[in-house]
Amino acid sequence: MDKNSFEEELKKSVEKIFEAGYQIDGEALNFLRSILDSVNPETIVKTILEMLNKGSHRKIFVDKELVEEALTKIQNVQKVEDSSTLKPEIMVEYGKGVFHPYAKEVESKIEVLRDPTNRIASGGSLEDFSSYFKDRFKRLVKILSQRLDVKGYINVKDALKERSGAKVKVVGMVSEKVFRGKKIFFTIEDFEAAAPVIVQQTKPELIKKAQEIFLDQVVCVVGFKGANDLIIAEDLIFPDVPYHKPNRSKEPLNLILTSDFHVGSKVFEEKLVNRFIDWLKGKIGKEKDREIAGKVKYIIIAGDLVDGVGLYPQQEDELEIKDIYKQYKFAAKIFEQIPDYIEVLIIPGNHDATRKTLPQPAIQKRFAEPIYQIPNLTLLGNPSQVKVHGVNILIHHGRSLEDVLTSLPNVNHQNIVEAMAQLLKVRHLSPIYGQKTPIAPEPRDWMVVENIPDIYHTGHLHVFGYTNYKGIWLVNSGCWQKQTSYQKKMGITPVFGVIPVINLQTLTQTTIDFKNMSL
Ligand code: D5M
Ligand code: ZN
Ligand code: FE
Repeated sequence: MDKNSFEEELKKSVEKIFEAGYQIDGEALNFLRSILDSVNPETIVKTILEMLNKGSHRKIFVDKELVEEALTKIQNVQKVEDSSTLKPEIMVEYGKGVFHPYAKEVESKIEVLRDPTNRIASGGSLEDFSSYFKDRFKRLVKILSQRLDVKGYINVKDALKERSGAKVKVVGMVSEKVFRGKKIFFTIEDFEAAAPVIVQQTKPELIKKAQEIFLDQVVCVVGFKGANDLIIAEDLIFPDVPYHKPNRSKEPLNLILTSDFHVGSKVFEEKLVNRFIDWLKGKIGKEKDREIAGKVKYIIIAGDLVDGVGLYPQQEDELEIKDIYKQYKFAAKIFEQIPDYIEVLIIPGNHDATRKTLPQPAIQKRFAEPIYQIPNLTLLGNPSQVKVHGVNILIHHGRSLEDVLTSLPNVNHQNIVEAMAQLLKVRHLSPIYGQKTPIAPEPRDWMVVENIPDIYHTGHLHVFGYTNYKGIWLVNSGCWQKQTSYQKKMGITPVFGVIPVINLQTLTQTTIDFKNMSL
């Protein structure tokens, strides 16, 4: 579309909003202008008006937030569109048993943006912890202070000097949080000073936000000074991500996100993994499924390749292969069958043979020699960030999601992508220190989300979920392991044998369930 027809479309859209009795502010208008090449103007206006008419938004003005929300709503519908709507520009011959995968003809394009593997330096002394937290603070304040609504903030020491009743806007790290009755108290500090903050029950929206605050996250408190150094909060501002327009590939290639194979476990689903590989080879599936397989250029594995050894009491009873070397050898036998034109990127999980503290370097070569021998496999650390065919992907095993589950009241295994979104809101992959997720005191905090990804991928929880958060596609990939006795005790029902396939050109997702695939 040229510039004039863009303006024409925009004018028509805005007129519809006016006709319905609403107004639109400048920021929202600019935002609408910026997204008109990626969304049908009629659809977005219709969605905005529906949201306004439903009464869930008591607004007269259409603001940017509302346009963003409408866009997310539309994208969530679009993303799970059936793959048959994709343009069939591929060159796979079907129906005659011939399989000429399009992806084989396209050269891979991988750029590793961030990998902690050879950059690990932590010693573990008290000073190391102090410099780790200082680095975390510096990086998160930098992100937070780029927000317009945080402009003009002061540090905690200066806030403490203000007189009682004065307005304050202060940035710091949260170090304590308690509920007293219906009120929430927390401490905000910045290495120079600390101040208590109160969130009063008279503001339910604010209480909800305060409930979501993680210990050790960085936040901006807007409020006023009370007596005895107390800050009375009126608003809490998280770093968050701005609405993001994702990058796309020029070629119609597919990316598979998966994790948690747990090779070596008695309940490893070897049969389904073999089916997955047969599908990649074009051996099984209906024509439509084979067409998708032929476009697969990348597979990302977000950790727990093997079940490991000695991770919990009585693990040995649940192991088919009790030797870690043999587990990786067996895994290599499986993965070497993946067609060689497909690039496989692997990060470690808590079951893999590398250190358990974050950031984790790649799975160690001395334990996994046969894996390192496979030319199309690349081993990276946890977390890592890569670009494949121009699309930016943040990969993280996701153990900290367990900590998010215990600290947020409304998040559970069924809506785990909400927990992923919450990590993006605080711009940190493992904000809470000292719970389940061990963190090493590296001089640099590798878990700060500085570079905004197009796709954010985690595993670990063995459930399958996906959503769109402000233009970023979030996926928690399932697993290849049936329910373990531990999971049974905990009431966790794993989702195995299911993969999300993402078309890197359209950023739409198709889900393939190997349990139901026709052979
Ligand atoms: O974890 C797979 C799933 O099982 C994930 O939901 C966490 C849960 N799990 C496994 N072991 C434990 C322990 N020891 N405590 C709490 N939750 C657990 P994975 O790391 O892939 O085995
Ligand atoms: Zn796992
Ligand atoms: Fe795990």
